[in-house]
Amino acid sequence: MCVPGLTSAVGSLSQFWLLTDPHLKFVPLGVELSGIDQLNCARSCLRNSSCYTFAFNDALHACTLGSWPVRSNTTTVHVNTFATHLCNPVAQFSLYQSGDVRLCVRASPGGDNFPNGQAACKAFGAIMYTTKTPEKMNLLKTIGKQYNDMFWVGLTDIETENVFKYTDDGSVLSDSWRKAIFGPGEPNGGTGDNCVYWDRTTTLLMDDTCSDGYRFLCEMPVLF
Ligand SMILES: [Ca+2]
Ligand SMILES: [Ca+2]
Repeated sequence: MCVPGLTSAVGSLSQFWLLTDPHLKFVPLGVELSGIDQLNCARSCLRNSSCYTFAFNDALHACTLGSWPVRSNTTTVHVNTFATHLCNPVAQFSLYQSGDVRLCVRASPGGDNFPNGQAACKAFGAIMYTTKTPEKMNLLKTIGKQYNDMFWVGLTDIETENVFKYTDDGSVLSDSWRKAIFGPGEPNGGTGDNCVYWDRTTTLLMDDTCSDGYRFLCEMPVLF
């Protein structure tokens, strides 16, 4: 949901949106400013290179600057907490869109094995890129062509040979969708190849040895 910070806002405030996702937790930077209004609180955040959110207390006119919010399982009610940017610029996530699908994606700068890629995504509070819909496959093609490279995606048959599961929720890849997203003759690696990457030549998926060093994609939802 996209909610403008203040529809009548001018200047700095119009660059912020109200945080409405209760699973986003405000992380204070340790900078508290008092005796200023909401607009100047926003300006202070924009001037501070570590600031991506701010919380403003109307009653006390207290302004708290914050870093990028973190996702948490517990819910929080946000009172006058605003954020700028749809994707985390610090962690180098960028916004991608295909049809109705909008998400934040990070392409790793270098290659690594599949388990390390999974762990790196998790450390960002993200998941390895999943290929569950045609829109996600289209986006993958866009990203793959942009970087002209191959990328691990979050799909593996490491638990049970030839039963491919998405790594984010363990759901099983259907037979029909498997035919659509794997390249010709793939997957063909048997028990030796249990991890899946996007291939730039076929623009489809292939299985390979999990210890190989491909780049990998992490994904996160957009903030708003
Ligand atoms: Ca396999
Ligand atoms: Ca293969």
